[in-house]
Amino acid sequence: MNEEIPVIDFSTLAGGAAEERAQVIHHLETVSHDWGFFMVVSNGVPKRLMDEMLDACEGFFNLSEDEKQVYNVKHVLVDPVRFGTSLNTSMEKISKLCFISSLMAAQPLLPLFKYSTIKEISDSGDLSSLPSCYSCRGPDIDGPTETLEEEVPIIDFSLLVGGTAKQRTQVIQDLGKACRDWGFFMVVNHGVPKSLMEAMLNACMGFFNMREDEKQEYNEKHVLDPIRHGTSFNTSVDKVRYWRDYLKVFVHPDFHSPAKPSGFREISVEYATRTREMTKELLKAIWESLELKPDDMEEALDLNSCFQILVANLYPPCPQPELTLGIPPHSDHGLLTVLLENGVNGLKVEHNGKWVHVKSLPNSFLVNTGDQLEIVSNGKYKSVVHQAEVNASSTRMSLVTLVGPSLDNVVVPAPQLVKHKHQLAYNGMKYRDFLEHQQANPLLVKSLLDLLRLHN
Ligand SMILES: O=C(O)CCC(=O)C(=O)O
Repeated sequence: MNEEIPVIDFSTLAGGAAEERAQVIHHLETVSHDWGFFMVVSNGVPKRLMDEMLDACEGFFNLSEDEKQVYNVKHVLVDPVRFGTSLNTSMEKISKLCFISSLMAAQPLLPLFKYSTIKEISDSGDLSSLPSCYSCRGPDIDGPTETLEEEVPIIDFSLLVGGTAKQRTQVIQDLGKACRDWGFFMVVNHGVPKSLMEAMLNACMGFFNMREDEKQEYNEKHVLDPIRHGTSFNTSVDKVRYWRDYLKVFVHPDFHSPAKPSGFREISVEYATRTREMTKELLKAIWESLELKPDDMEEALDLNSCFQILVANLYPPCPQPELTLGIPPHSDHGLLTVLLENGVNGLKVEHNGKWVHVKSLPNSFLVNTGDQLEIVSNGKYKSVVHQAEVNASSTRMSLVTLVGPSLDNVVVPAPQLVKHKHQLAYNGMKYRDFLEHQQANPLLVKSLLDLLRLHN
């Protein structure tokens, strides 16, 4: 249809005689009702300014991708400057990216438009090969080329909390050595009931098994939202996709829980409490292993208000697992991370420049050091780099509970470990800012720690 769009003369509205103005107002009323659309002429905005504004915007789009990246797909309400593509890539279905990359890779068109999660794709059986957007392996990302089968250090928690003074001292020394040499250890005899560990794994599986529309309420929120469900790492910034769905729930200092599945809240409150207490005991011992006074720990880290998050990672069977990863090499942002697996292995930790394939003992927790521990220990205990691999035949689930200092804490190296000014190895940073930065950017190996490190 060829119709003339209504025209409003702004100069008459702003500067015309009363009668002319009344006419324009009446016209505005009619076009708003009939069209909801009109053109404004004689608007008083100089043509020069309009042209300059268009040129300035074009200039922005013509910047290099690196220069624009700083504004890439931020939070829709919080961030005052946002640059991105499409409408909001984090809310759009997963498969659009795959669709584009299938076209680019000249793969047969995959019927994936309808899927939002890896679980949905995997359950559908539609895939015989991996869409190229998940193909993330290569020298840039893989890190060490060699993989070893080595025994990781084992810590008997019962001797730390219930053993003789001599046994406790020995465990503290073992913990110090494990943190220094590995950044990783397995905890046995921890006292968390096996039934609770199983119930927590089942509750998380119950969440992932809910209908997609039931989970959607938590989809792709801002990284500091207390309950988040999603896929990959952070789809609004990921350059490639990872073969993983996740649920992230903040459980301390304020406890949160998804409303469903039933029982999730009760089980997770108990699981979070038991694992938090265990982690705090481990931290106390690690603190002592640095020859620091236990009393100083509270002041340095404010653990009464510690931040704790539960993360459930789901890695469904993958058609070509050798081409992708569940999570790429990274270190964790907190002090200590405690990981429980559903009996399917897939975790690799970096040790002495090689990957070590971790095989967890039944009923044990896998514990690793995080970035805040590296900072507060002034680099004596480095956060360990690790990654999650996927497999072709079984669904792997890992349940992570990570404890960090209070979110308001500015974490700095413990002054007792910095005898001379030149020994100071890191700048401090508020933990909330650290967490937000790490979660809102592509997951890269220790990239934020590298910024805070004072000597390279
Ligand atoms: O699933 C795993 O084994 C690793 C999980 C992990 O690295 C994470 O959640 O940050």
